[in-house]
Amino acid sequence: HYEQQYLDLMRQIRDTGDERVDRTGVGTRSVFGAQMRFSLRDDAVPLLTTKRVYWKVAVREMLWFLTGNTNIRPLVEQGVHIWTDWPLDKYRRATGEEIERDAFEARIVADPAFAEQWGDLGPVYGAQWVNWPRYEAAGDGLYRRAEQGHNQIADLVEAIRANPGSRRLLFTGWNVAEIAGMALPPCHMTYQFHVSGGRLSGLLFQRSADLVLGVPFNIFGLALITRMLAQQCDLEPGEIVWQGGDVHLYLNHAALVDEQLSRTPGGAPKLRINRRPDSIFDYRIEDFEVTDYAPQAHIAAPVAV
Ligand code: DHF
Ligand code: TMP
Repeated sequence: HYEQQYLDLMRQIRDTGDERVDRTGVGTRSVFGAQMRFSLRDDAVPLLTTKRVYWKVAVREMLWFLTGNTNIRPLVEQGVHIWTDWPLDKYRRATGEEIERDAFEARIVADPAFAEQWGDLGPVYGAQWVNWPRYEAAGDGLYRRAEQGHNQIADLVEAIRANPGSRRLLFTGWNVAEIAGMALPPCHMTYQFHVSGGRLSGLLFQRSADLVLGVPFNIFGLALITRMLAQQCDLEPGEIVWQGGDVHLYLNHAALVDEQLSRTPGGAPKLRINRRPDSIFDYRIEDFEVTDYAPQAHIAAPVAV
């Protein structure tokens, strides 16, 4: 089963990973350097079956990236909570107010000015993907930021169509000049694509990987963007390759890891895209459907902020 790679990596880190102090203070076990490969043929999608993964949340997140928006407000409005903890943490530290997460989210939705001030994550994923800052000469050796930045995604679609043999089909969120302003520097940082025999494959380099919480979303996200790009470029989907740098298990997930490793994967979920939008930027949540997905129970895990 395709999921065995994930479970094997999880077991390897649990049993042999080196324990280290991490930024969050929670502590992790980690290995450095790992790879997993999954087929996308015949609509196959590598959703984990040993626990329920909320794939629609991952789709909404991906569509949000593609809008270039970096504020949590449109996510929270859709009931997506996965990015709330970082602005919330910043707000609590700045104000000393012991506001609950629900109350913070309610304010983000109700009050646009509050959302603008406190809901932004800085120039993360979307900002770099579709609006990487571009500078133009303003005379006297000065440069000013151009109105419209580089749209790496639009350029990628064009490049795949025009030059499928290229080895430069990639986009990245790792904008060195802007990292200081980001709530978190990009984890899933560089995506590369490859065309062979009429099939599009995708590869992700993820510098830091929370195997329990982030990676199930990141693998699905890689499959999703590869499928969308393939559709837009009239190619069939090939496979995806996930590459991790620091791949870790948080120490406070230990019991949940044991629970997940006691389960057996099963089934072959399929991802269907029910419409061909005019561009990579015109997909909607209703366009995506997952069938044959009968996972075991969700495993709730605390996120290290
Ligand atoms: N920090 C850490 N420590 N780990 C992460 O995985 C992580 N991921 C981020 C931002 N910072 C992070 C963005 N992606 C969840 C999933 C992905 C994600 C953030 C959070 C998460 O909490 N997933 C839960 C609940 C999902 C839900 O309620 O919708 C899950 O069980 O999948
Ligand atoms: P770091 O910036 O100190 O590496 O912390 C980021 C944490 O978030 C780390 O545990 C990896 C995790 N993460 C993912 O695994 N996937 C994601 O998509 C994101 C945003 C974060």
